[in-house]
Parts: sequence; C-alpha cells; structure tokens
Amino acid sequence: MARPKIALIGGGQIGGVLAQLTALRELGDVVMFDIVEGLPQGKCLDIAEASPVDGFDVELKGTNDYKDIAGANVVIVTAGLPRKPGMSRDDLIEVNSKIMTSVAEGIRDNAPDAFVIVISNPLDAMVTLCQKITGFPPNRVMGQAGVLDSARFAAFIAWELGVSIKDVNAMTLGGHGDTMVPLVRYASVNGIPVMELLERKYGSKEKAKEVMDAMVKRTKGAGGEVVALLKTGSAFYSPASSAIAMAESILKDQKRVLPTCAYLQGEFGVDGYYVGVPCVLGANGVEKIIEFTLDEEEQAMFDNSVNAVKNLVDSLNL
Ligand code: A3D
Repeated sequence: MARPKIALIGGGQIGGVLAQLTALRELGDVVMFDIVEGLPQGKCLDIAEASPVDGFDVELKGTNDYKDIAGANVVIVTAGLPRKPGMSRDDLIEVNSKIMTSVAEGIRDNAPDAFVIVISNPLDAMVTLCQKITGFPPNRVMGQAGVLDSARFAAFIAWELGVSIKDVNAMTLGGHGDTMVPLVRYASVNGIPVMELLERKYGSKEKAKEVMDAMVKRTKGAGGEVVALLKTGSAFYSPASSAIAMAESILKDQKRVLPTCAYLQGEFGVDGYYVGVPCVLGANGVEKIIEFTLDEEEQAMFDNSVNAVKNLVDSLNL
C-alpha cells in the first residue's frame, strides 16, 4: 500500500517544523512547495539527511512546481506573511489574500481530492477564501487555530496549578483573534473544574476569578506575546504541532475531537461562516461539529467573536 502523501504549501518557519514532525512521526511522504527557489529543496534535504539518525522512512521533496503535489491526501497551507510586532493578524488580509488565491488555485488544479488544513492568517478569512476558490466541500477544507489557542490555555492552567499538562483539558471557541473565547466553565483537571481548584488554592472566589481572568487574557494575547519576543515573525513550533494533530487524526481516522475552524451551517446559531468549534476529525475530514450548550455570558462572547469574523470575511467581498 502506498504511503500517504502530505503536501506543505509554504516552506517557511511553520512549514519546516511541519515537515520535520511529519517525518519523525512517519505520517507519510512530504512534498514542500514554496515560490522561493531552493528553500523547500534545502529544507527537505536537510531533514532527510537526519533520517539515518532519527530512523524515519519517508521521502521528502522540495519543489517550486505545483504539479508535484498531485495525489496529496492532506495539504497544509502556511504560505503567507507572518505578523511583526505591533501588527494584528487582520493587518495581513490584503497581502495574504493574494497569496491564498494562487495557493488555492494550485491545490484545486493539482490535488483535487485532498483534505486542506489552512494555517495562514488571518485564519478565519483565509480558510473561507481557500474553500471558495478550491470549491472543495467544506468537510475537506478547515483551519488550524483552536488546537493551538486551546493548548496555550491548557499550558497556562497546568503551570498555574503545578499539574501535568496531560491532565488538563481546556478549549477555546470562536475566531482566531483577540475575541476568541476560552471556555472557563469547562476547563478541568481530569474532570475537576479548574475554578474549584483555583478557589481551593487561593481561598476565595474573587482571587480565583482574578487569576483565571489573567490566564484568559494571556491566552487571547498569546500569539502576540511570542511575536513581541521574537520580533521577526510569529510562533511556529506550536502552530505546526497543532496542525499535525489535525492531519494525524484525519490520516489515521482517529476521530479526535479537536477545536477546528469549520464551516457552520446553523450550528451554534451561525450560518455560512467558518468559525472555531469542536469537531470530530476522521477519514472524512470534518465528520461532525459537536454542539453543546453555552450559558448567556459564553454565548455573548461567542457572538462577539463571530461578528468579528463576519466583518473580516465580508470585507473580502467573496
Ligand atoms: P514564514 O516563515 O514567512 O513562511 C511563509 C512562507 O510562505 C515563506 O517561505 C514564503 O516564501 C512562502 N510564500 C509566500 N508567498 C507564497 C506563495 N504565493 N506560494 C507559496 N508560498 C509562498 O511564515 P510562518 O511559517 O511563520 O507563518 C506562516 C503563516 O502562518 C503566516 O500567515 C502566519 O501569520 C500564520 N500563523 C498562523 C497561526 C495560527 O495558529 C493560525 C500561528 C502562527 C502563524
């Protein structure tokens, strides 16, 4: 049986880590496309030359020709500019829309059966554009943001409580921007509500809320925190890990429940927009959108986030 084929569009910071993780986990053969000549070829050669050390049996090929992505099972898109300090993700919309248009055409014409995971920012708008141009069914075009935003939230909780990140469960909903909604009420350590644990740690509801509010704020600004430190680009290890978790769930039909930027058709009261919600990811891509009840405050925050996504996406005039 042929090995799965994973095409990476964009061979920059995230693209490089995606290629390395795909190889280390032997998810399949890698084709990395970039418009810069030599960049994807060099990165793939570099990673491939580590295969005798790390012991992985996959092929890695760098290319500047879209024809080489033919037959890809999964395509992960990182083509586009990242933020610099002081920029919002939305500031990237003009330049990255142009890039996404050519990328989506390349995918449509050369890998018409692929599942597509978009990472390029502004995420919710870029996924929407990618789906419109490829014309692929929405279950095959999705965005990575929620796995990362949720991982950041979970990491802050684990560090605050001094417990293993393996036992923390936390999720964010909504768009990939400052309006995202970290779900405090459902955050738990092996099912025990995080708010109860914070209350026990600090001895009062007020202090617990103060600590949680700070973690929520940090989660919403976590991308910017890394940008401010790096100065020359944005986070790349954690976004790559997050997209690989999604790709792996699809390639291995794991049916993991992962927060995914998915096309909503009435779910959570949203119709016709891509927004971050929990989804079952399996052999058919986004197999199911998992709905659950939000309380009044959560719903209001979610609606606010959806409105921010709508404003941005509507500005594309698709
Ligand atoms: P970077 O290292 O600049 O890599 C981008 C690559 O895209 C470069 O190698 C470019 O040569 C390439 N490229 C530019 N135009 C094209 C084109 N037309 N076709 C193919 N390739 C092209 O950036 P990065 O890897 O750090 O980030 C990539 C994108 O991911 C940016 O838009 C970031 O804002 C975004 N990002 C998203 C998240 C999410 O969680 C959603 C997190 C971090 C970064």
